[in-house]
Amino acid sequence: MIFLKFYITTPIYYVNSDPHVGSAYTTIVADIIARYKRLMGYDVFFLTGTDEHGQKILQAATALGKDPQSFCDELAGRFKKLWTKLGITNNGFIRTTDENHMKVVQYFVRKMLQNGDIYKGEYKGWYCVPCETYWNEDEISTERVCPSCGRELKYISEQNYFFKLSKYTGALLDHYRRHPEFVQPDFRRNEMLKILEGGLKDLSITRTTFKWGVPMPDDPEHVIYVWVDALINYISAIGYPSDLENFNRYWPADLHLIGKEINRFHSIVWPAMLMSVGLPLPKVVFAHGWLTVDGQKISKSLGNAIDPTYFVEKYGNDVLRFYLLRDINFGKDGDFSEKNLVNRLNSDLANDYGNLLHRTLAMIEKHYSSTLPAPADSDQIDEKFKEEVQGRIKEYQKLMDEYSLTQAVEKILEVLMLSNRYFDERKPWVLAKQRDFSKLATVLYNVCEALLKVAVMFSPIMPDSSKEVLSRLGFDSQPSKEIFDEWGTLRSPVKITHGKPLFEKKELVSEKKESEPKMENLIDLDEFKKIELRTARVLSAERVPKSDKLVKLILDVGELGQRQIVAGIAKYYEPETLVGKTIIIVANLKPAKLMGVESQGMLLAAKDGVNLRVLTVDGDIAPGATIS
Ligand code: ME8
Repeated sequence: MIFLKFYITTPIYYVNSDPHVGSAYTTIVADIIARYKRLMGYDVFFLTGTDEHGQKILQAATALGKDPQSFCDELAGRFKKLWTKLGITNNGFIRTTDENHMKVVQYFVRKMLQNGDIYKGEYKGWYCVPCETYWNEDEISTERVCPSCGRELKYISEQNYFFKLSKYTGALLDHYRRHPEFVQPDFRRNEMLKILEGGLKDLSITRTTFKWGVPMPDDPEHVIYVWVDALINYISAIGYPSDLENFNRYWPADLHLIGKEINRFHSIVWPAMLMSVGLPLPKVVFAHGWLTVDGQKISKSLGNAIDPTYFVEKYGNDVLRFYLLRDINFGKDGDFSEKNLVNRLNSDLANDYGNLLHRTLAMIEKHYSSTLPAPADSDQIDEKFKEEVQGRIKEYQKLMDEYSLTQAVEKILEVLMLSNRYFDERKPWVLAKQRDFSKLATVLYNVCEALLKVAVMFSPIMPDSSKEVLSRLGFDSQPSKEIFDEWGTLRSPVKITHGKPLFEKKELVSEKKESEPKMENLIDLDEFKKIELRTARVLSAERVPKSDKLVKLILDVGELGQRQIVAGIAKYYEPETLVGKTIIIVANLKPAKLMGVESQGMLLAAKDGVNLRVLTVDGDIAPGATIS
């Protein structure tokens, strides 16, 4: 017997904030593929986990006054809880703060050192903390914002260890040529090829300005770059190097499923790291597109709209999973909207699927005392129907195998369309009236067999409703690929269960209102007027000694003279970049002392949980101008 294994991974998610529909999207799609492969007889290992080191996590923990480890424990717990709620069937869950993982990272990096691929040098350049990514001067514009996420970059200058990534340019290009399937979809492969053809630069792989990471072997002043640490999860989780039997069973990974923004790490950096230590490369990296929600980028301010739990509780897991595959063309960017979800539920699921099941089982209940009859004679129309259904199933399998998931779902819907058409064309209610019970048996049996096949095709995507359909059809074995191969897999006579509608139709209108954010604590204008807001020009700005949070600013506030303000913005700004800016302050706040330094007021800044931006004015205005 041939041993069929399938090792699939999701990115390991940063625990700086709660999971949202974006992270759920990748995990759900990975779960669908994992379930499909199990259905097809593969021994599947499905891995997900959390990425817990680095500056971004440290900042998020510090901002909440928590120690990073307990912060990570709490957040990792929330990810696990969500995956359970979403019915995710992962076989492993890796955390980069696991002791074993950290040891493997050191082992791996030591091997790279021994192979002469790491040297010490100086890094001077730009860094995006939210993306944990270095950017070369020639990759960024004069605005100095991250080309990936658009947020402000930090200039860093550190003594670092470097990985000789440049050395692997040729070998990677060669691998891409020999394995055209390595990076998918094709247009993502081309993006990577372009980078490779431009030549690679060596990569800084350690940091010294903070400690939240895996210490560099023999040089613990350095912590290993969070991306190097994170990528190694894919092998540490399956036993490298301590359990080589398990490792060799599953490695190389068959599929790294990721979002498009981290393709470079997976399709260039990771394979080069593997080449450096002499391990085989993953078979496929698939970089899917990005979701927006109602046309907007996913961010915390969208509230409910990005919380997967909200959708699961309201519509159920199956509907959410179906919608994500059906409406977001897998591989491309797409928009998630509750309105479209409801439309798909009502038309594709409640009408085309649930209703057909209902109509068919109701007739079996009525005319055959709830016992599925054996089919009798088959004519041309019946044979054509069977053939068309079997054809669609073949196409479904091919599309699933090549990760054309949205197109595969379309094939299932086509089987439903064909079945509805067959039902309407054969008019079983007329056959019943004519008391042609032999023909009626054939028709009802055929529709049930098609519905069984639909349920099995849907089983990786909508496991709960598929189980329900199988049970209603009296099919008590596990769904398996054999059901795809031949017609007539339903036993008869067998008891069927009519049951309640498979999917309930929903309306969005009134419920949407409930979820709109309510403003509480309203104040009247007089209360607002008590606060005196003024513009102020920043004359100088410097860090408060011994504080990693505070910056002291000297401000020109026009008629109010000069003011000194202390603000907790050091993590987000190089102080000197603020000089010359016109900002907004609360001028009538009682003075206070912060770390022994007097602050005569407060500046205004916006925070979204990850970033902080000081408020400035739109164009020229005198310092000390009033604000209303
Ligand atoms: O990048 N649409 O973690 P992360 C679709 N820790 N998918 C989205 C999405 C959106 N709007 N937002 C997030 C990291 N995702 C690293 C990975 S792997 C060794 C280290 C999904 O928490 C998508 O899969 O920022 C994306 O690649 C991933 O979440 C990023 O998760």
